Amino acid sequence: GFIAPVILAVILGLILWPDSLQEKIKKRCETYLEKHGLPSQNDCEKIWDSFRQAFVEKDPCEVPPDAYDSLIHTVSQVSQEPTCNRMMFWSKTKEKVHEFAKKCSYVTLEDFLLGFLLDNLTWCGKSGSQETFTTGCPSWSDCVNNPVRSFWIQASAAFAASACGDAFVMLDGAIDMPYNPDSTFASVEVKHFNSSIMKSLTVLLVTKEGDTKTCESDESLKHLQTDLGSNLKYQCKVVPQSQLQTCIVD
Ligand code: N1C
Repeated sequence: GFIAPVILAVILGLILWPDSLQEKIKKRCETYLEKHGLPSQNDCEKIWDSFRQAFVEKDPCEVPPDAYDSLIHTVSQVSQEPTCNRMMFWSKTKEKVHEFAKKCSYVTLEDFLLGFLLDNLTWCGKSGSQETFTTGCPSWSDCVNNPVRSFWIQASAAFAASACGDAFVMLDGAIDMPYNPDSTFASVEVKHFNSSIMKSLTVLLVTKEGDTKTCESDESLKHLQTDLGSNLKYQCKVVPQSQLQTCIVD
């Protein structure tokens, strides 16, 4: 009675396994388009195909960021426009930022189709094989041109380039370098801000209760101001963690 169905489920799981990444991404795609009232039909199939061609049949350490250009182009034709004045970037605050953004109507990359499709996923291919893998893939620092890292670099660059009006970034005030030159935020996004459509960047520096850290006392933020240059206005606000429950920062 009990063992047989379990064995059957495991076997069935193994048979369906090779398709699980495709199923997951197409499911996410359909869910997203439906929720945003966007007509879909073949769009999710098209999106899967351009995603796939970025890394399938390639050595998983030889997928450069521009391999995703075709995916980004395809997604931009299907998806919605950027939301000026509500765009929010982040670094080392992933858990906090999404809750806050949702509650206070900011939009992060994960609120756009491109980020939504691949958030929290791992994927890679293998040279000489048509398969897609979700395990045994190189991790972020194993090699520079790995499929996941290259994706986030290219997606973040496109997201930052589209930022318009007043933009925001949530940084972690409890760590040594809230603005870390090695982060995607510093190394990719800040470099792609376009001052002809973007006006200002406001840092929300999240601090622990009772911490005396200020925007001015943080050395790393001086580098952010320098990197922003003179065409973008810089602002910074300390936000004690408990205040993330409200939307009073604006
Ligand atoms: O390296 P980070 O943060 O500074 O990157 C965050 C920055 C955000 O502003 C996003 O717009 O870059 C964008 N971004 C994502 O949206 C994203 N979703 C999931 C970058 N990375 C993203 N991930 C994964 O988080 C990615 O796989 C990588 O490993 C982390 C980077 O997080 P971080 O170092 O806190």
